[in-house]
Amino acid sequence: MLSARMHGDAQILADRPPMNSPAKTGWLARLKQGLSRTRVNIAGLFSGGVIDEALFDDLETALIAADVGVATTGELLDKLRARIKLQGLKTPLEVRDALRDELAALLAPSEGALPLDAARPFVVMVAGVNGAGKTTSIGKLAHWLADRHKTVLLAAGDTFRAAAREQLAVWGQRNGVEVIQQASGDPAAVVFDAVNAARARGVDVLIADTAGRLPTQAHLMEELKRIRRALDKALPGAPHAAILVVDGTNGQNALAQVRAFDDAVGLTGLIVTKLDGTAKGGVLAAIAAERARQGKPLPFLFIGVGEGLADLQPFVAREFAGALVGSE
Ligand SMILES: Nc1nc2c(ncn2[C@@H]2O[C@H](COP(=O)(O)OP(=O)(O)OP(=O)(O)O)[C@@H](O)[C@H]2O)c(=O)[nH]1
Ligand SMILES: [Mg+2]
Repeated sequence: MLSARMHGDAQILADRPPMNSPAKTGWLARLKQGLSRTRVNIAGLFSGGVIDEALFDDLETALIAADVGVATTGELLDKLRARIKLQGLKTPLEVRDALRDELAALLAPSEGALPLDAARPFVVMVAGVNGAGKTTSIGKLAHWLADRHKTVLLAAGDTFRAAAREQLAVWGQRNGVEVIQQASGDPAAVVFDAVNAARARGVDVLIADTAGRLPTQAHLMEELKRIRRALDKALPGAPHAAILVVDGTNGQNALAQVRAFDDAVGLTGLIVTKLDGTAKGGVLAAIAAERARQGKPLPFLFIGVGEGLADLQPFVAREFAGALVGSE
């Protein structure tokens, strides 16, 4: 294990880098770069001098094109109109800032942290479709936790391919973290053993990787439920977090993934990856709005902005909204 143990640091949110630290500036720049297509489209609409119906029409088109979805776009624009009236906004730039504020308000309930002090070991199960970025995010999460003086154990619950075990083992080596794996093909047995190992070693956090699967593959979704049950059997109450990793470039399909994986394992949080690439970003607003309508907000625990160890960062609603509409 890399780090000395330090308990009681419940305020993980307070551990975010200070606003203007170089690390912070770097990843925010990458997020902005990734979302630049959406931002250029939206910000461009506010370069004219007037606020008229044509502006609202164009804004509607741009938000839908950015994967915000028709219903959520309608709700957002209704709120924007109300805010413009209430605050007597006159200039396009004021309206752009108001749009950022509405987006930030919509996304704010999706800010959240892992309640790491709720259990020890705190058991995290990670799921998602093929190639979403599960294993990479687990590697980055292990690094993030080690930075916060948490001891970590990884479980190679993706038993489909030997390469998957090896990939996790590489991330383990990079972080100086042990990986529990088996040559056998039963992921439920692997995670069961890993929980016992985590208890025996007294680690703070166990993170279980799983194989990628599509919501349409019913037998694989059943297997995911079985993995979940095995964790609970090994340690009643586990997993303490069930995280879905979604590829930010999947657009509106991410909504369907959230619904299906939530039905299968009861999600407690989301990691959205590849926001440094060609992601349009609006689907986060669509997910936040859908969960708000259902009265069960889903924390976007982290966002991935690259393939490096430090490229996983807590989600901050206002920053994300600013990066999306081009308003600081
Ligand atoms: N640019 C970028 N690439 C990422 C990010 N996260 C993951 N990737 C890349 O996405 C690819 C798939 O990542 P994995 O972590 O292997 O995905 P997975 O979900 O574990 O895939 P399976 O186990 O095969 O289902 C790799 O090439 C990663 O380097 C990210 O935030 N940004
Ligand atoms: Mg993987």
